[in-house]
Amino acid sequence: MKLGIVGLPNVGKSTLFNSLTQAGAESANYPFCTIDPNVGMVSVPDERVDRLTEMYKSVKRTPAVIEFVDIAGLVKGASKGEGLGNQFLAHIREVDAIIHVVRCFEDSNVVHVEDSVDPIRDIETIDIELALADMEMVSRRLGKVSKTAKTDKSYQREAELLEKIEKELEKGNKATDAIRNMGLSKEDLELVASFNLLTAKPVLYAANVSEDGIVPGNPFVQAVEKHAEKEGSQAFAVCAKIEEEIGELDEAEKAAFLEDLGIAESGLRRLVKASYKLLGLISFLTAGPKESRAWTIVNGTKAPGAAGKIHSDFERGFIRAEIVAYDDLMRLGSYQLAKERGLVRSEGKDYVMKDGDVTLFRFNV
Ligand SMILES: Nc1nc2c(ncn2[C@@H]2O[C@H](COP(=O)(O)OP(=O)(O)O)[C@@H](O)[C@H]2O)c(=O)[nH]1
Ligand SMILES: [Mg+2]
Repeated sequence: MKLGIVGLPNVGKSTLFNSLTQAGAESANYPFCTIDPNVGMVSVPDERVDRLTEMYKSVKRTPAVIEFVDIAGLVKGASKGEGLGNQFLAHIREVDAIIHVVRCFEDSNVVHVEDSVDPIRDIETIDIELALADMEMVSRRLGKVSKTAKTDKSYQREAELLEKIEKELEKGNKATDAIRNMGLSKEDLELVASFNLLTAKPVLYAANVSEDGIVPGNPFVQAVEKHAEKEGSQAFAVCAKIEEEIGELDEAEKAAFLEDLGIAESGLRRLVKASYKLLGLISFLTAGPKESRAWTIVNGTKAPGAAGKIHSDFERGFIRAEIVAYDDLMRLGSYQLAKERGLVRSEGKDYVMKDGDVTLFRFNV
């Protein structure tokens, strides 16, 4: 899973990225300081992996990982190449979902490209650039495909889909709206996914508030939440600056600091949870003396597909999966006991994986 952090310059993208990855991306009060995308891997906090590691005395403990990319400042006109815009837009095409950071903090020391804090205006500025980039891509592709479709009928459907999406974009809608309302088949959806439309990507808004802004009823945050709800995405409030400080602490200090601030969970945990929900992801688990590990899959994945996450041989030679629910395993305290109670199930190739399935794959190649 790859998440791209986007937003106007000086909204706190790099600060948030640093806090997430502690990778030390350059963060400075300057619009174009992050020209190359900064990439960081973040492990998904999951106490189930810790408990399994203890139970199995595993040598290795491997959490699931998310990749974050800090995609530098998009500006008005980016789709026309402004501020190295096209480079940035190309990086956004490669991500699974977008974290759109919106400036909700006032700070006269940090320049705002539009001189005032107005999250909805800023969101619209970015959305317009993404939509313009999509329009350009769609019209270019449509030009090619409709020519080919005249002699090769197999391209007809693609041309139809592109035309419909183009119409929606011209009306000022996002590609997501078009796709949602078109009643597409599975094949159509796969075709549309191959277009890599920017405005079809799931979005999570991060309302970056000031140090004293994490309070119920912050009007900037409320505006962002309302906007997200309207378009069926999600929003959450974060203070990137505080998160950056938290990121530098060790585990014990972290807990004390969060308690001091009256925050139950760090921004990273909340962000990861929200991203999982947004993308429809779940984790299944594997455990043993060598390694206990969490694996990320899309909700709805069947057992062979999950096996393929571990190794393509597991998928190809899939025989069955032996599965016990994490909660059952913990309640009984051992795999052996779970087995005796009949809680270890043998599942076949049509089994749909559930979150927290502790799984052993049987395969033959
Ligand atoms: N007061 C305050 N300043 C922040 C916050 N988040 C970021 N900044 C500052 O804003 C400036 C720009 O941040 P940066 O993360 O580089 O923005 P980017 O251009 O979106 O990557 C830096 O000086 C940060 O320290 C915040 O929550 N509160
Ligand atoms: Mg930056």
